[in-house]
Amino acid sequence: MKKLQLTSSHWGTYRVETLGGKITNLLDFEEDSDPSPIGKGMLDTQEDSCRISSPMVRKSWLDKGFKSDRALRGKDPFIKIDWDEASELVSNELSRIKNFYGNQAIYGGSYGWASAGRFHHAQSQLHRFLNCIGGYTSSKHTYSFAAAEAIVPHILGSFRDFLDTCTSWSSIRRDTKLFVCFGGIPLKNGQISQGGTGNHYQKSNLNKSINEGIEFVNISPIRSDLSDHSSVQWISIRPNTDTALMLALAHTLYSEDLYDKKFIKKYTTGFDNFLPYLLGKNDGIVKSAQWASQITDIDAQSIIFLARKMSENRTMISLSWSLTRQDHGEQPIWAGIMLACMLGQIGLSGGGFGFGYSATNYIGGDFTVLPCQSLPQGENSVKSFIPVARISEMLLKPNKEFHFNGKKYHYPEIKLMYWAGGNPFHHHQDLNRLLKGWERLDTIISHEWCWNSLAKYSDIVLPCTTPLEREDIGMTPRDPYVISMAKAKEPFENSLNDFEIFTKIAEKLGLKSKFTGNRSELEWQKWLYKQTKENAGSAGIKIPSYEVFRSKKWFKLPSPKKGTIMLESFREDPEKNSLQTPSGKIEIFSSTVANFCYEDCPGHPTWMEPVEWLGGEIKSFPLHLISNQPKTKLHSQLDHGSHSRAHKINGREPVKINPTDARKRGIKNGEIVRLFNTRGSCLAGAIIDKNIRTGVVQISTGAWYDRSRKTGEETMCVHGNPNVLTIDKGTSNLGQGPSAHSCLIEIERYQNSPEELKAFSPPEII
Ligand SMILES: Nc1nc2c(c(=O)[nH]1)N[C@H]1C(S)=C(S)[C@@H](COP(=O)(O)OP(=O)(O)OC[C@H]3O[C@@H](n4cnc5c(=O)[nH]c(N)nc54)[C@H](O)[C@@H]3O)O[C@H]1N2
Ligand SMILES: Nc1nc2c(c(=O)[nH]1)N[C@H]1C(S)=C(S)[C@@H](COP(=O)(O)OP(=O)(O)OC[C@H]3O[C@@H](n4cnc5c(=O)[nH]c(N)nc54)[C@H](O)[C@@H]3O)O[C@H]1N2
Ligand SMILES: [Mo]
Repeated sequence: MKKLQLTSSHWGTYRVETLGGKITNLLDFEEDSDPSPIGKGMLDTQEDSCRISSPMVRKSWLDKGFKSDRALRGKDPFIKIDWDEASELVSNELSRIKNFYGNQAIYGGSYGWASAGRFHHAQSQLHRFLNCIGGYTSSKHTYSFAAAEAIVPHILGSFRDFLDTCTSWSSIRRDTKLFVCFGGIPLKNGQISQGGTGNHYQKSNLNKSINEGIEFVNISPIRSDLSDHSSVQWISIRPNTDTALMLALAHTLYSEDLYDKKFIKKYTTGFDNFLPYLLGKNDGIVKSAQWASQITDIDAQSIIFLARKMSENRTMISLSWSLTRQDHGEQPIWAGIMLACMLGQIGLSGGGFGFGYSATNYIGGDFTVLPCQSLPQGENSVKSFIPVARISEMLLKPNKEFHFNGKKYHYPEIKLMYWAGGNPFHHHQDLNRLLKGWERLDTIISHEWCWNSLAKYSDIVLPCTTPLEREDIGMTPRDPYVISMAKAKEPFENSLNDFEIFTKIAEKLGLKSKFTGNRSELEWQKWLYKQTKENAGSAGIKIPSYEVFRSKKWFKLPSPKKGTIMLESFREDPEKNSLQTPSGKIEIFSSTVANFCYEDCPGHPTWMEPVEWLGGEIKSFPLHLISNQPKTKLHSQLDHGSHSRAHKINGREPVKINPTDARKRGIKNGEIVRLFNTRGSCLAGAIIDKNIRTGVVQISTGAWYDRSRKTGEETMCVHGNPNVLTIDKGTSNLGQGPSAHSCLIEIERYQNSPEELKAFSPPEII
């Protein structure tokens, strides 16, 4: 008998068709008006050759333990062992590290997106487990927008509060006249919503907004970052120069007396400290349209016209998250908020600014926020942490002092890394540098379900299940749908859920009941739901009983009566609803930040040259590389699925290049090319695209890292992972976020015959 069950993922909800315990199809969820094809990749990867069948240990580690030959990581064969031996090895190694070095020598940050599902959230499980054994060195902030997480609290009092309360599409469609999008609104990204979604609405909201006559301006080096509708204006900006453009827009508003003085006075502080900089009183540089034109490569008249138009219309400013993932990524966010302050429309329907209409489905959604309970993680007794993207720095420079958000800290010395639910070979910059740091580690343990680069570069690999192999609850505060996730099939071979794996290891350590809390998986899920129901009740939200939820399989929370307008209550009464900043107002100048005395993050929005950009001195690498989010997958997840693979060129990740740049280099469409700079190189398949700015090339993130096996070519990835090229530099001493989008490279036709791809082949297994 065919069965149709439900599952939830970061790319949406699906009906899973099974027959005799096997998954036969994945169908769109009937509530989803715009389902994502990314899900199709789940079908063909459940039982393919990339699945990890049993616990595995790298040969040299099994022979010599922590004294293994570390240079053999990624080359050594693996040896299959059973769960008893595996949990014994892991528990002994954790005890050894704990006793010799203390718990801070265990890095458990394990940044990453893992899978949807409230209980089987891999990091929550890992963190709970590591807290049970005495704690771990943790990480702060995200790769998505670390610079904003650090700076925005100084400007608005909080970042997360405003991220989750961006003005809703209903308000935009009613009142916005002009939508100025820094970083565009690329529909590829709206396929994703962290924690799952029942209905994708970004595309319909964007298209309706355009069709109903809202004027859109796409400020991006890539035209396809916004709809190709004829009414959309493309301002092709030189990458990493948005701050200069914003300053020039502000300068035009000021010099033409088009800014809202009342708003500035009533709702902001520090404009007077910022003004001398804008007018060039101290540095002799007026931040005029002419000045910015040189930096941004946008003609001055267009900047002036745009400023006028913004002041004449109800204007929404969208600040993409990508703006933060570049050198000085704090600045475009601060400058964007400052610009919105000068327009004086913050808190009005359809006006002001928002974070990341470009980024995920949920931004701009009208939904009731469900106060979802997460798995209690206990207390971490270790205080040491790193800003998440400083991982290689930590490994390579133990005990070194670093700055972060006004304080000084020291990097701990790490001996063991434990990964569950994140992939550093996907997310980190300058992978060749990461590999050097990797060699400093005694031991690397990971839970993975597929032989991706993280698994291949680990010492002990513990095979986990996929969401289709376990029951769970798909719920997040950012989506109105709550989904009962079914166990559609039995776990692949010897895979176990992360919870079961940690239970086994905890048992070896005599900590089983501490870790499990004496609850089974299903008892935990019931508890999470009941807690959520209780929290919801206190917030005046009614949800069905656990039993009714499980039998009905899903429900949708009613939409709130009123759409969201960011900072509406602050605008209504800035005294009663003051912000959590020192002044209670929006800080255009922050004396807190100024007092940190960071040269790379002064007290007000400031243009500073990025470390690598097209306006700089470096001439050997003349192309700016944008490595943005992939259309056909989520990060590295499902790169091995048919949907992602169908878009590769001779198996390599596509790189888009402008016809002029291609011609100069004799590159033809569909050819294999080599991208390189001093940090490394990768192969890719060329796509010639006039919608990319001259001097800019684009390659999506996500190709599974596949190091060349040729002597002398070790810094090359033969598949197309751009992170062999990107720079490993903190955005500033304040944010220390990743600067992936600041990267110069060169491209050439690849004359040799490209090496065989091993990205999707498992390692040798004994
Ligand atoms: N060059 C460049 N680099 C970037 C970016 C960029 O713009 N440019 N963007 C950055 C951003 S914004 C982000 S968020 C990061 C994303 O980086 P990550 O979140 O680390 O990337 P994912 O591929 O989603 O990694 C999730 C991992 O969890 C595993 N996994 C899934 N489900 C489970 C589970 O149930 N249990 C366990 N144990 N594991 C599971 C998957 O197999 C996968 O390996 O990348 C960053 N890196
Ligand atoms: N399909 C899919 N969607 C995703 C993800 C995924 O992996 N796949 N990942 C999700 C995650 S984790 C995140 S954090 C969000 C990220 O959301 P974003 O950060 O908004 O996404 P990106 O695609 O990296 O960047 C958006 C656009 O910014 C442009 N851009 C790059 N540099 C500059 C610049 O200097 N100036 C200007 N003006 N524009 C620039 C690029 O052309 C790019 O297409 O996306 C989410 N959505
Ligand atoms: Mo992200």
